[in-house]
Amino acid sequence: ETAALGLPIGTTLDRFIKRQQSQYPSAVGDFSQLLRDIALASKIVNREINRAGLSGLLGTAGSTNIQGEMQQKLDLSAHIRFLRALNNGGEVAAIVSEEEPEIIHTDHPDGKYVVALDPLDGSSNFDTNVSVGTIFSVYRRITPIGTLPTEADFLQGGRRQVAAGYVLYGPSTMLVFTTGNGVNGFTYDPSLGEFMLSHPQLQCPSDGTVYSCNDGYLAQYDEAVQQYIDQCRERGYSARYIGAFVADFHRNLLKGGIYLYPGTLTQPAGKIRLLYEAFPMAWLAEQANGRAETGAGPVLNVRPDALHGRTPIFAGSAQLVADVVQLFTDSF
Ligand code: AHM
Ligand code: MG
Repeated sequence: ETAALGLPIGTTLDRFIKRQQSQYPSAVGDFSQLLRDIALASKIVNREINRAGLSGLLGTAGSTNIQGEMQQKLDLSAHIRFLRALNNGGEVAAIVSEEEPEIIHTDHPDGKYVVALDPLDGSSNFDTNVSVGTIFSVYRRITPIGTLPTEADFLQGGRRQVAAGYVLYGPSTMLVFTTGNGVNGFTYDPSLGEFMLSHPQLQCPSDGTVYSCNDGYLAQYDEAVQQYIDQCRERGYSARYIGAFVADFHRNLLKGGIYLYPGTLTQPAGKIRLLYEAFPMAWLAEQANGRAETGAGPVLNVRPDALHGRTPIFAGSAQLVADVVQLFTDSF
């Protein structure tokens, strides 16, 4: 099947969501509304990012201090935009965001869903006009509807996600997501203000020749990872590291490749957060025929024990991830 849900390229996100909902006769539309809310927030964030350079030019004048504040402003503004959109929709009872340590309760304890969110990932890229992203992950809550959600709703584990995806604010803005039936990509058409289906049923090439990691930390990586990087070099792979997980992941998803954020001496669990970075990306990878591993098993099998917990991650083309896993296995 080339077209997703039998819908052709150019189908609006809204029509796609409606078709998706019609597959579940008992669905009341909450989930559909939730996806629309995420799309709306990302359009608003997209607009702010598109203009950010103007305010940056006005405000910074080359001072690193103010650049720091500028980044915080955009991080925070994306955070607020998503909170507002999800709160207005009414289907989400609580949110966990990279930008706030505690669970954020919405005005809707009767909402069926909770959302974990990295509102603006790769924010160190802002001030140089390089791609950034939003990552989201949705769970159906396990606490009784009407009560306040608890950590248990967020710590169900990656295999319990009901939707996950990212928005890539790049040369084009794209929304890529899964609800467990493959991965579909939508490109934003700014003249219409709509996301249109552009990449139906995305499949990650099983092999590739691109590796993406922060080479500067090489000496801090596990022996197995160091061996793997050596292998990549011997094989003449290309190194590509944007420093924005969404952008690096997206390229590897389309072209084949592997993203690595291993543990380091200073951060043994690496940097990537489980709930709103690793889990959603791992599910997308698996849904697109790729893989995502920690070095000790699939990312999606990790039992989360904290809202902002971290995990090492190796994600992308199945064969490339298998090669790293093999080196880990050999080293045990
Ligand atoms: P952030 O959520 O604070 O932006 O951090 C996550 C980002 C990823 O997008 C990116 O892959 C990674 O951090 C880059 O980290 P490093 O600079 O250590 O290579
Ligand atoms: Mg992040």
